[in-house]
Amino acid sequence: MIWNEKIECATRDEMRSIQSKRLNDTVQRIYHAIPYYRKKMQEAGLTPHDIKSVDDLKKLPFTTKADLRDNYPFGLFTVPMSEIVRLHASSGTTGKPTVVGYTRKDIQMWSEVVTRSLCMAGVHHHDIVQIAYGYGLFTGGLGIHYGTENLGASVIPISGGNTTKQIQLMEDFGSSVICCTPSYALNIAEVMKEQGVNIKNLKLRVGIFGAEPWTEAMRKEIEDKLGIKAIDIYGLSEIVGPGVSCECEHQCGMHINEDHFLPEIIDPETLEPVAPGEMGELVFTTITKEGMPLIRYRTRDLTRLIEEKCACGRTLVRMVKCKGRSDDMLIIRGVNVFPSQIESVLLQMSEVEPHYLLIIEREGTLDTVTLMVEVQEQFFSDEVRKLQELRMKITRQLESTLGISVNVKLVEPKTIERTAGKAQRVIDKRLLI
Ligand code: DLL
Repeated sequence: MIWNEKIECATRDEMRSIQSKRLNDTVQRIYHAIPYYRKKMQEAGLTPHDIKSVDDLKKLPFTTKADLRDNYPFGLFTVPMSEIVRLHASSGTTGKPTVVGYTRKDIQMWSEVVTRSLCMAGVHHHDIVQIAYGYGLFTGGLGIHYGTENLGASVIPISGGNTTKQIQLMEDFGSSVICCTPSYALNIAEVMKEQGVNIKNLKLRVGIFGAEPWTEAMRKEIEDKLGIKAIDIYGLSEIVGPGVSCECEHQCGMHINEDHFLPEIIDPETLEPVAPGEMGELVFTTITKEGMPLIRYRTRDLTRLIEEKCACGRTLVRMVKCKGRSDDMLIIRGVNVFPSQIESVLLQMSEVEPHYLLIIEREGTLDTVTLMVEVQEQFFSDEVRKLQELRMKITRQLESTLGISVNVKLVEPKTIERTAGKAQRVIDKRLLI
């Protein structure tokens, strides 16, 4: 089912004209409402009249997380606090959190894009949707919640954690949809196995997973272990939260709700737009938000866009699975390494579990990488020689994929800490020195 066919299947010309009008309105509004933006535009020699269509977007200055921090907490709001009905914040690992304010209309828009996303994922109003994203300042729980209610499906607002209870409710309430981070989905699958739960007795059929990067190999693992279709959903608090884009049942890129969020891909070094279809950093301009519109916000997420119409009938531009973040990219002895590359290698090996931790240290001037990876129960109790062979196999495979040597440590199942939210897979001790 397509929730808003007129928009989701609009022609490129229709979409461009909607976007251009909304972009112009947004620029007018922020120029007059926020001295910070006005100053930035004046410095670039721009007035709102210079921004007539989406083609003019590239003239505008970028916004970064640092701009949000400089204006902490409410400096980029374009409306008085009396019109803000909700605040969310992303837990910055360093410094102050990033705060976002929503007006009533923003919450309606957010619900609409999440409802569209659920329909893309194949969810119907007769589904029972277990929301195991965290509720609170994190946008995952409440964002999906409002969109699910708007669709008319039944919500189980369980939030993250308490895995035994999650499984009990799936069995007793007959949840047909689970929403959580992909790493938590694996965690649930693991506990189910331990408890001897037969997935055939569950009604689960769809999982809507996001909030962290995950690979195709991880998708396969989750789909097999839970017996469901695993759909990728993307978003970030600064732009709205989950629902910025989502995959449809064809699982071939996430449809961006581009009548609200205008995407661009830039080269993170030169800051120039890349050629159509090329990989780069995703940048968004919100064109309908009232509370805190953002102009050319640099997400740091790496992806590329697909413009062709999808087999589902939607014409909304698609973004491929995120490769990671430009700031996730590790430079180890001069070589660029993404944690997703390591994940792909590990998931090809049936002997190991998809739970790993990468520790990077500096000894003198040399970077060293240690990978802790869990071995499956039946292999761990095996002979030392076999474990040694397995360790060598992983080491060789990683070396040929990454081009650097990695010190592989095989650990017992459950050694690596499980989380109910975003998984932490890298500890870079070089940053701590
Ligand atoms: O993670 C919003 C969200 C909640 C999205 C639930 C999907 C589901 P933040 O906490 O602000 O917001 O983190 C945003 O998480 O810039 C990406 O780096 C990463 N991210 C989010 N979704 C995906 C995804 C929420 N599907 C940051 N694939 C983003 C890869 C993702 N990375």
